[in-house]
Amino acid sequence: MIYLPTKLMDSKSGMETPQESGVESFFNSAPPLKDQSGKPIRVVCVTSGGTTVPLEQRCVRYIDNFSSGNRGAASTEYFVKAGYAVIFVHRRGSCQPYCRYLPQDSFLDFFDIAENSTIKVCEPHGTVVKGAIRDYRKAVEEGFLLKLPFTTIFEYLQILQMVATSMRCLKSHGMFYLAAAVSDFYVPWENMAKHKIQSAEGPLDMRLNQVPKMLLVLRKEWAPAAFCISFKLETDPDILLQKADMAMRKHGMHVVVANELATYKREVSVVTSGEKTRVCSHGQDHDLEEELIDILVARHSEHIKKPSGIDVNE
Ligand code: PAZ
Repeated sequence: MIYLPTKLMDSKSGMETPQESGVESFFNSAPPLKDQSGKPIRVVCVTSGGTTVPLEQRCVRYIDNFSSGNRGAASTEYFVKAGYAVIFVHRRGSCQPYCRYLPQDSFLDFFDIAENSTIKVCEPHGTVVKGAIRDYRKAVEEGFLLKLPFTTIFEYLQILQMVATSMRCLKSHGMFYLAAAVSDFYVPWENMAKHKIQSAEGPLDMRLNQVPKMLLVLRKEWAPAAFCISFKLETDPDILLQKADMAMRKHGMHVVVANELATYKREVSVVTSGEKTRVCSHGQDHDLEEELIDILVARHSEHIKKPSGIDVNE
């Protein structure tokens, strides 16, 4: 048996605390993880799609949130292009990176039967599909894309916590890009009907609890040195920027991307303390995410250069 000097032990449990044993200082002073070329690895957790709120434990009915997952999928492609490894936390069945060009409701229109009876992709889609297959395979095989699916608010927040605490060791090289549409209200599991709610019992009277605000916990506890971007969607343009500003201060976000329901595909505002930048799409075939990710990558580089990324109380 090894006896530790008493000064290195927690007085109640007799166990060493991380500060006393040097564990904390070891990790704080360790050099950042590097890729094969010797460059520090940057990792971004992109969340995408809407969370559901189940109304029954054996769920038949649920409340859903508006989001196709297109923004998260497009942004993931541009982050990979910029050299980031992406953890893509997405709603099951939502839009996926490198598949955005594929038609969802007329999938078979993309294909034809060739003379030798094999299946071919119809032109002009062939070039796009070939490019997408190549980029997707490269991203996955070289370790730049990890996909983690969720459906419910319970799954989403547990996965986010797991990913965030795992990314803590990346310090300021980690980034969170929280584009998912996350439920504000939920039914606690223990209050939920176990089986399908019966309509014969009359009108449904149900109380929803507020989902605890997790963004500040992410910033303060789960990954305090990471660079954090959240999104704010509103339907009333008069309150959008004010709400984005408030979200930034209240949750300690470095950036809030504000968008309005009527125009969110064409225009967003990048809100930081003291600055607002509009980013617009230049036409139907142009992704505004291209410029948005450029701006965020530049901001992240500035964040990394700061002596300490931990500025939650600034
Ligand atoms: O997924 P999508 O491309 O259809 O929509 C993107 C979005 C509007 C959900 C996203 O830009 C966003 O604002 N997410 C946060 C929503 C919220 O305020 O909860």
